[in-house]
Amino acid sequence: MSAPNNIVLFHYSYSPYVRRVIWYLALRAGPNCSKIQPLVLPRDDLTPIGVNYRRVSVVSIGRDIYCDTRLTLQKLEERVPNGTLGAGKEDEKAIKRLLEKWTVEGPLFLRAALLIPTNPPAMADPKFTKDREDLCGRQWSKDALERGRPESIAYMRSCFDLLGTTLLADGRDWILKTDKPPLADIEAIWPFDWLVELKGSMQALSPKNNSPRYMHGFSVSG
Ligand SMILES: N[C@@H](CCC(=O)N[C@@H](CS)C(=O)NCC(=O)O)C(=O)O
Repeated sequence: MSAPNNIVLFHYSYSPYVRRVIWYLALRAGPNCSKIQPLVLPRDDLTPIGVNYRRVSVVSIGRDIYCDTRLTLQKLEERVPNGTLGAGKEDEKAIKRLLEKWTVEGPLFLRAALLIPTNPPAMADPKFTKDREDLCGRQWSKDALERGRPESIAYMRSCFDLLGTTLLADGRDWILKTDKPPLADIEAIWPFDWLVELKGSMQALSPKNNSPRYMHGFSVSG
């Protein structure tokens, strides 16, 4: 199936990064073609088009292929006709860039990723855990994840608080006080939104009785 705008998104729906591109496309590019990929390698749709990059998302626009959501969003800004979602004023551009750096490049995403719940079936699949161990170069077991969870929850909680007590403290709808969500909003909230949707992510098991301890003030259900 091809989309009228020639955009094809290769991804899997659990990916936090992918929501950056999905939201952008929804806000600006209209319907596109989505090719769902397996959670683990090999990804047989990508090899034939010459992509050896191991991460998702990958986006093709016609014959051009973009890996990494930062480049993809930049190219979509340039290539999708009729406007952009980018900030206008210099200080707004700076906020957008800082938010991108904070969420994409820093420890924030790594901490969020360590909060993946350990009960979904994939976590019991040795193919999945081996694949993630190969990718990260460290143990990806239920025990290892649960041991690190309280520290990651505390870290993410401080990040939720940072946004809630600064840029979003006055109850504005969008980060730059715009009428509609610009790119800065996508940069700001994708890992947070992913965690809020991920049932059980912000919940640590008490070492004593294995009962859940809730570690943050947001309405994430366990
Ligand atoms: N910097 C990359 C990071 C992408 C990334 O790490 N994606 C994760 C999924 S959220 C991934 O592909 N993990 C390995 C895999 O699924 O094979 C980007 O912005 O696109």
